[in-house]
Amino acid sequence: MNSDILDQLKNTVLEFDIDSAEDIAKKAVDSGIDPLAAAAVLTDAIRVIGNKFGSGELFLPELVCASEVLKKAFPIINEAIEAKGQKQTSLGKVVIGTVFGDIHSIGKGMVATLLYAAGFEVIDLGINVKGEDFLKAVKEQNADILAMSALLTTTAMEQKNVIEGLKKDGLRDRVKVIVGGSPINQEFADSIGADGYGATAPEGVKIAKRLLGIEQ
Ligand code: B12
Repeated sequence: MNSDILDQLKNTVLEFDIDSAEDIAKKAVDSGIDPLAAAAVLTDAIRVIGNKFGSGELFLPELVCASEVLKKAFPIINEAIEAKGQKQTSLGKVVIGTVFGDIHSIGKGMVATLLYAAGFEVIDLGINVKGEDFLKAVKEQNADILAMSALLTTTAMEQKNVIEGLKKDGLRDRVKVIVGGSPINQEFADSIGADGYGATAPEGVKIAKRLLGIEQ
């Protein structure tokens, strides 16, 4: 019975079933299943999707739909985890967002999803994020990594402003900064003092792991 519900939950991600995600997550919680087991099947499922995306077997629309399923199911499972006072293990905490003045969300969302699938705790601040809000989140969440996305040449410099803000607030040594987005390249990332740059979301995950010493 319990394994049926866990299979159903896993399949919401694998089959991109956004409409059923909330109901099945609620059903799982109501059935008295360990919410950590429910979180684990969701995480396994998004890992499968993330790997298939990384190998070119799946494409952007599938990744976006799978992450929409997670957005529906996870708050319900997380609430149950918190209510039980349980804690999930994580590779590290990432604060992510698209910089101020920029409303492009798709690439940032992919990076957030794949980081999550890889086992990071991800706090997604969304789009058009003010520098002060990045700084506040890094400080309050004690983030290991700050990941910023910029899609416009006019907003790319905002990544630099945030890094300067980290320095000014004495936070720069506490957090690794990774940047990305179509106008960004390694040279630009180096010039603004970022710790890493990823041309793609899977590369972002590799760099995040490398910066935290999880992988070479
Ligand atoms: C979709 C889109 C929009 C949508 C965004 C919808 C949404 N919810 O995101 C809408 C219509 C809202 C939009 C608006 C605008 N857009 Co627009 N948009 C695009 C478009 C077509 C696709 C962007 C996209 O999602 N790509 C797919 C994702 C997957 O790719 P990606 O974001 O690059 O992310 C990948 C990597 O860069 C990397 N990555 C991204 N972020 C990060 C972060 C980290 C940490 C790491 C490691 C990696 C990483 O990983 C991702 C994939 O693996 C591009 C054109 C293009 N070909 O890129 C123009 C484009 C980005 N837009 C452009 C412009 C000019 C605008 C507008 C100013 C248009 C206008 N005059 O109003 C507004 C900007 C509004 C604003 N203030 O932000 C220009 C930017 C030009 C420039 N160099 O500055 C582009 C390049 C189009 C063009 N050729 O002119 N846009």
